[in-house]
Amino acid sequence: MSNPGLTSGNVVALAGGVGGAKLAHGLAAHLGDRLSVIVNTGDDFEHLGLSICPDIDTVLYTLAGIANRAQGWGIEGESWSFLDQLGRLGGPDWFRLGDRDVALHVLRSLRLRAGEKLTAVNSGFARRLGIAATVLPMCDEPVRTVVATPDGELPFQDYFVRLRCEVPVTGFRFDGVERAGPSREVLAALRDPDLSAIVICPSNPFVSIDPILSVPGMRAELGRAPVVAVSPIIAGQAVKGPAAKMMRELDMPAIALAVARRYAGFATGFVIDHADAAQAQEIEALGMKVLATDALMRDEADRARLAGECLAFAEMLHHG
Ligand code: FO1
Repeated sequence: MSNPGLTSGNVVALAGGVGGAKLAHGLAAHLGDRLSVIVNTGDDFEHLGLSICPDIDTVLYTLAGIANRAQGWGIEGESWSFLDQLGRLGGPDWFRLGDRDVALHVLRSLRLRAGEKLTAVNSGFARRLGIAATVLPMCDEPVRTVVATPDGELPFQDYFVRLRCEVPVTGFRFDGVERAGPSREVLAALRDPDLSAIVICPSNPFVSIDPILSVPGMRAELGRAPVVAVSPIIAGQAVKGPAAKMMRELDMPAIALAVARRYAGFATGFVIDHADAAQAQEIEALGMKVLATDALMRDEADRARLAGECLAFAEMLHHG
């Protein structure tokens, strides 16, 4: 599928979680191997002796067309014999690992233990899964999102999955990020002379996009092409996940404008839903152009449509 909006050039997308993976999928439909996706690794954790990278796996499975359609993460048509038996034996079964999914975690853990870098391990899986786009961890060093709550700190997956985001958040920190740096492959993608757009996908700004932006040196790399950010908030709601709840708990209005304020330093364009068109003027006052469209991705056609609109928007920003 060719997109009239972007006739040439390469694109880098920043993504985490299910919403980010969906737009990355739409971008991949237009761009194929001209797309690189820089993925959040702050959700990663060690579980059952396995190194698990949920956001990378969600992007891999989504771009491979095998992601579970209803929940966005995990594999469609998965079986659960492993987890069933694990529970019977008294193991922790709160983090649902399907049989096919476990194969990837086992292989990744083996290859990391053998000393391979996370980027190399994942590019191997992307190739095996037939993905044309380049899927890049934001860095090769371990970074762990820690959620601050009134009763103390929680590892991210304990907050997100075990406690189902039910505790109020007071802040986040990205353990290890100060010792991290954009990988060679991330720098190459962001310094590509043919780079024509950077897309900040509609992921959670706090726990999916911020970890990527917090990697030392990353933000400074975002100035070489128009940066189009897509609001993860539509009409005061997150399409999926706790972003709106987090905003309220952090005393912010859960509106697209509040997300735009976080991206004002580096985004040149901001994509909102028609429902939020009344906020366009205030967002433009932040120094960004605004595109109001149907920002909801209900199906694969929506993903490609929204992606095409983002690319055309970036093209317009490129030529002023
Ligand atoms: N999310 C859940 O809400 N419940 C789960 O049991 C769960 C298991 C899981 C297994 C593998 C994987 O790659 C992702 C998984 N996720 C699960 C999603 C995960 O929590 C991600 O961190 C979220 O998508 C947020 O980015």
